[in-house]
Amino acid sequence: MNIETSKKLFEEAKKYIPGGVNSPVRAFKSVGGDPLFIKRGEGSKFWDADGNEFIDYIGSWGPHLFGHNPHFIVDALKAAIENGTSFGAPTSLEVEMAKLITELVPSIEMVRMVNSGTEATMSAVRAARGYTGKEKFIKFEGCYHGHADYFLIKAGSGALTLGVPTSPGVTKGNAADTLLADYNDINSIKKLVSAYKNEIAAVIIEPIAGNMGVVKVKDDFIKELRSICDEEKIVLIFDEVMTGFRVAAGGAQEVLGIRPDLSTFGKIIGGGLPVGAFGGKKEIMEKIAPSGPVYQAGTLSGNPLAMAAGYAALKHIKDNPGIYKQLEERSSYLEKGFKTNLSAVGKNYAMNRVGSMMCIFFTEDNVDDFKSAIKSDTILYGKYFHEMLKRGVYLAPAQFEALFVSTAHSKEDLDKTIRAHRESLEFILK
Ligand code: HOZ
Repeated sequence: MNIETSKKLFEEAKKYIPGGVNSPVRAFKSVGGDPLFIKRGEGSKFWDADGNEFIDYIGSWGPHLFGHNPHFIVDALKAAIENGTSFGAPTSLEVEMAKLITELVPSIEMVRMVNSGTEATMSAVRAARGYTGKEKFIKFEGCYHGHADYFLIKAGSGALTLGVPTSPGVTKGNAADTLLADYNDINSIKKLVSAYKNEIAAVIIEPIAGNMGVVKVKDDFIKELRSICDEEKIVLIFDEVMTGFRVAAGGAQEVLGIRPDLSTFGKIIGGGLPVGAFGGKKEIMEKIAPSGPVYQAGTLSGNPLAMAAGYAALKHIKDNPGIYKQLEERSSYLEKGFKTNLSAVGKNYAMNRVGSMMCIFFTEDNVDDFKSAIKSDTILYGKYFHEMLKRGVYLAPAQFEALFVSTAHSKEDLDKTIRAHRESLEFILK
């Protein structure tokens, strides 16, 4: 595969951008080699700067539920841009967007738009603190909630992959109010709740984690977590930045049948533009400025381009409820193909899937928490990644991420991917 243009661009980029990229995971550091610079995307595929074609299973890390450049999002953007890019004043589309979100996700009574998942999670924790008057919060080892200081403690995603789950630059003071629990382990929650009685404002969780690979919460665990939060007056925050509108129109909370107090969103909510949102119970959200004292603001929040793209995406979801069945069929077809390949090569590697999010771990043990996730052989993942890439399949360039299937992935794409998977496994295991 000729990647000369990408190589040149990367060398140039490293002179001006830290590590040559604007977000660490995409630098390929954990899988080795040089990152590909992408030029164009259409449907299930994208093309790099050297013209190589790939079936893309990142979809911009989740937002492209309908593949790259669906016409209804492009048309909405073209229409919106004619009227201006940003006003820093309210527009009617923000009202439409908020209404649509509350319709699709029943736990959301009020919502505030922001510009990224990080902004959404940090604002949700602030709202919980302001509402409860308490300062500490619990996060889970291996969950990633963006890069606000107090989340970068035993975090997943790029922080984990690059070996800095707890980042330099996070002060002791900032870390002091972050309490760490073990995913799917209710005793770790009980211990913290009794040790810090009346001090915990919130528990934030990825109800289907996508940042230590894909790991789903157990039903009993999440039910008990909900009850403990109710008893102790702790705000339960679901970080649905990845799962929102992806695993179901109502997100992971619909799949699990659990109603959080607050939720955070990103990705699909912006139809591929930089957007986030947080929302939930009215009594909590009314504490947000200007209706309440908890300050939160942003010049580009709710900007017309992002709202136009996001609204088009959510409206498409509302009008086409059948897409989740389609996604399920395609994803289970892929999963079945991968599993058949694994048994053909005599390996029982763990595979986790929830709807159109899935992950292969290079360990034969079950993966249901952070400790089991990190048993995966990341060197082998790197080799697998490059073999898939050579065969025209673009996966996450790091083990502790998810593979995303879109409605644009055709049977032909899936079959090609399954063949590539078989050949790649055979190659790396020989
Ligand atoms: N935080 C993303 C993975 N969970 C990676 C974002 C990017 O590199 O674009």
